[in-house]
Amino acid sequence: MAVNLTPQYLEAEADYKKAQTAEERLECLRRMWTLVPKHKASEKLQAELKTKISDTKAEIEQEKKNPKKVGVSYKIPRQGAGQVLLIGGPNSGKSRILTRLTRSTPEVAPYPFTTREPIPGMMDWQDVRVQLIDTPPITPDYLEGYLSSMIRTADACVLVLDLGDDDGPFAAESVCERLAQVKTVLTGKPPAQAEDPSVVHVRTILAANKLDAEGAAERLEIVREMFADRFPVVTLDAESGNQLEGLRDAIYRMLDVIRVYTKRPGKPADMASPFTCPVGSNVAQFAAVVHQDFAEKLKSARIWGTGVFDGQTVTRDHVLHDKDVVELHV
Ligand SMILES: Nc1nc2c(ncn2[C@@H]2O[C@H](COP(=O)(O)OP(=O)(O)O)[C@@H](O)[C@H]2O)c(=O)[nH]1
Ligand SMILES: [Mg+2]
Repeated sequence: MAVNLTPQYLEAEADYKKAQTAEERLECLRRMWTLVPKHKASEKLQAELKTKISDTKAEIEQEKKNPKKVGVSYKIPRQGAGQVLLIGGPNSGKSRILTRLTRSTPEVAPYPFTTREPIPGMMDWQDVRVQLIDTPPITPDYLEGYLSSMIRTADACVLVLDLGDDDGPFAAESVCERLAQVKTVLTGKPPAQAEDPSVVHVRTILAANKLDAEGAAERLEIVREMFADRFPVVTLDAESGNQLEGLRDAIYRMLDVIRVYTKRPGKPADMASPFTCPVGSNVAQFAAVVHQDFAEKLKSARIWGTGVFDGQTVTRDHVLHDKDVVELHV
């Protein structure tokens, strides 16, 4: 006896064949089950559907237990005085800036989406080093999932803008808007306390790049109008390296850290590699940067530097200054 299947059933069956996920397949199978004629002639078909439904349910359970890894994730450990991300629209010169400020060699090319993964490098600033990370571009419809998490945990960002393109200012605005959608706000001055705790404010400077390009001066006017009240704006031409030092300086200063040198009793200070800690740190907080043990066992400290006489003994809550030399006593 033939099974007379309705057009609705056949439609559900066609959907089932096109379904891409187990959930979609299960939904189609359930529709097919309700639409299949329930009589003797369709018994075999009914049994098949039952089996398929229970198999698909099992498949979904299995997927829940072992989720497939989707997308990539990158976690670059913070190094040096701070971690700063170079972000921006395609072709703005992020990779070129990394090659100019560090020894890192990401690919630089005159077409978009050359950079597909984050690439770190270390930037020298006087006697300290800052970690810079080149990143893939951000556009209204392209934002790598891992990139927004990296931005949220970075110490700061440089938003790179292309002065060689009429769209440059708007591409940079799109980056701000796209990140705001994922509750990540780029700002020149993060608030002391965010109103909405799920929103992360990331300290950012705007680097208006390709100052050498034709029409750059006019576009810079637009850039200042659009962004000057939100970000400090620095200009440069990364290709030739013109005004590069201004950007280097702005990146370090944005981190808001001081350098502190350590000294062992009776020995000269180690002036080769300073520690860095946030502006306003006291002796106890600095000790924790050097080693957690020091923070706990610290009894006193002697200081050479600002606002103290040489070798003055100070307490744990004495606030340090840039270039102070500290001898920790435990
Ligand atoms: N004229 C000019 N071209 C630049 C400048 N900086 C980068 N470029 C060029 O712009 C293109 C894109 O640079 P790239 O660093 O790959 O951009 P990214 O996509 O942001 O990483 C390359 O052809 C670079 O040589 C600049 O300051 N002036
Ligand atoms: Mg690039």
